[in-house]
Amino acid sequence: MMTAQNTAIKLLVLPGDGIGPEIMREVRHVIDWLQSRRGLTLDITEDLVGGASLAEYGVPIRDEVIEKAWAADAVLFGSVGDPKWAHVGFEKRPEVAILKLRQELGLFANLRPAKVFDALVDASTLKPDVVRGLDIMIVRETVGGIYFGNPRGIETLPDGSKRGINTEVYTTAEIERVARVAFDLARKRSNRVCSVEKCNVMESGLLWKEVVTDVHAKEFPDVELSHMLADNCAMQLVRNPRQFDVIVTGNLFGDLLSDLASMLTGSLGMLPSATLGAVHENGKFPALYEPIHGSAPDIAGKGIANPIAQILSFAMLLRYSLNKQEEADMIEQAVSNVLESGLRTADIMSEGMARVGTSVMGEAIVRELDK
Ligand code: GGG
Repeated sequence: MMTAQNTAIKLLVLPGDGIGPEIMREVRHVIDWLQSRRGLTLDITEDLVGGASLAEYGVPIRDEVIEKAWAADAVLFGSVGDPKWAHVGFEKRPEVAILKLRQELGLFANLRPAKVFDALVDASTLKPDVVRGLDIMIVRETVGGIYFGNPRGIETLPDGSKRGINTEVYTTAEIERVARVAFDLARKRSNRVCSVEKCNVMESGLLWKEVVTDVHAKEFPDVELSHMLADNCAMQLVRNPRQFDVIVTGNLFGDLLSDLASMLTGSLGMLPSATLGAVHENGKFPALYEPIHGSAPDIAGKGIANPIAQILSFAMLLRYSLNKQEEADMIEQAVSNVLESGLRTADIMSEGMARVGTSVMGEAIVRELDK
């Protein structure tokens, strides 16, 4: 999974829309610190995606940006989405930028860790005792399923009314590769995988369960495997989340369940992610890192967004793409210490804590790194 680096590491930074640029600014301070204090040499290129690219170039992402992503050692992505473009056809929506990047780079495994910081047990929507120590890894498949299956589209029926169509498609190979990522991860954690689908009503779910069972029996018999229907999983995440270690699931269910899980950690603003592809024969390992939250246009430009998910996404980049475990640990510890000190952005605010904005939170994390 890792690339060895002797020369300057090429990083493509794509802040995107809404709160994307303002939280990315805080990551840039963390990067500056690493460059000056830890001798890390990063060759950073920044470009436009999403609504920002639509405004400048008329497309959500240019081919040139995809090429830059291929040339980079890793991509750090912000968020895309802007209500200004809600009226345009699907192929021109800002969100196409992230979907296209995942597809073009073959980024099929989206790792979404839902970990509760001790200082935030009171910010969770569940009782502190239910979430203390919670550490779940949701592995969401990201280049297949209902997001990409055909047929799709909106068609007009003979009576003039319309029909919207999306199709859930999964092949054996697509399920196998994401299942392997989940089992591999489980071996480094608590050795348990829960595979989630809707095999009681969906053909693709039936195949999903069959293939995961097969991969498990042939390659990972030492890992404990369970199966759960997606609706039950949503309920169990709220009832008893600590029963889970690694959850592996399809594109849509993974999207929904990880948003749900984020609230167990206190806020959508806390969850980072890594989306990984396959290692190529030439050693190339495509990977993109982004917070699971979107562009939050309602709070964009107000300086109140939580930069932690974006900063933790960069820590995942250090861990998975650059094999900089110590630096990744330092960033995660700095976030933990700042939360312990009582600083809170609005989304994780609770009684008796000190409410701060985006830049104060970012500066506090860098100050903590300096200690
Ligand atoms: N940082 C995540 C982001 O920008 N999300 C916007 C979005 O629409 N994502 C689609 C998806 O994650 O499937």
